[in-house]
Amino acid sequence: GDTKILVEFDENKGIAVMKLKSPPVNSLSLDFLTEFSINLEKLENDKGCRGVILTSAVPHIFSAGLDIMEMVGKSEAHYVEFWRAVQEMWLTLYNSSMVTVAAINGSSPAGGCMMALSCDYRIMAENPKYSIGLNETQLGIVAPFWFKDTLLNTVGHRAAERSLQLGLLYSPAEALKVGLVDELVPEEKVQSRAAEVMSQWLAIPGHARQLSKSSLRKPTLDRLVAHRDSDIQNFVRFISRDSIQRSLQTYIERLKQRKG
Ligand code: CO8
Repeated sequence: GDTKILVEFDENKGIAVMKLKSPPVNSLSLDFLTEFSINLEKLENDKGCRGVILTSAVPHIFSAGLDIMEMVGKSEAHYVEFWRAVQEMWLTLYNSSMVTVAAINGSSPAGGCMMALSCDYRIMAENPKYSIGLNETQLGIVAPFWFKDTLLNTVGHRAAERSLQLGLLYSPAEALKVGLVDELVPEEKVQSRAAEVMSQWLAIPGHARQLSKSSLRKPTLDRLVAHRDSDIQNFVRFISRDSIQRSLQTYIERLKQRKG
């Protein structure tokens, strides 16, 4: 199929930019997730690559999260394969020994937010039209434990309680206040600021930084690694329910109707 992720690798600087380019909304389809993990793994295994900036090549949208079409009206075998790909993407990104910076140049609900949360640092465009958050409950679905853990590790327990139960989508200003993102910059400065932050992080001795990152993230990663199959079974059982299928269908219809 078509390439959904553009990788621009600057070998002199040791920095790659991964540009998500799957219009209209960079939704995380099975193909997208597979391509993402393969590309990231390639950079991970390249000794010359020390940092990755994640950003979007689709105007106004970072990523709309998991592709809802992959979760409606499909076979059990498909749900298994899809969920394994979602897990793989998170495991690869959250566990990366490279410096990862999210340059969030658009809206970033649910799985899109999760992708950003899995990076080391988040810079968001200060456009009040954009929103970011784990809004799963608004779709009638529940974020899995490792989404919850990743959020918790970023914003703390109290903010995670409100955020997850209410399925809050935050404006950039609110996201900054709650610690979901680290800084806001004018839209046109997102990429240059990401490059600046990257060079600051890369100035730290790599080995020490990597061990610090790993010791903070390992318990969270290990929990999924230990329960990967049961997490897949949970997802498949949950998503296959008639009531959940109906909620998702209603949600898709509402998305389509919203258009003019
Ligand atoms: N998956 C599939 N298709 C999507 C998605 C999606 N996530 N989001 C949007 N689309 C489609 C729309 O239906 C529309 O299709 P069409 O052109 O056929 O009508 C097209 O993309 C364009 O969308 P919009 O017109 O809405 O574009 P806008 O620029 O107006 O808005 C937004 C962009 C803000 C991204 C908006 O589309 C939106 O809010 N999308 C929904 C995002 C969302 O709620 N995602 C949640 C996915 S669930 C998830 O990621 C985690 C699940 C975890 C756990 C599950 C456990 C059971």
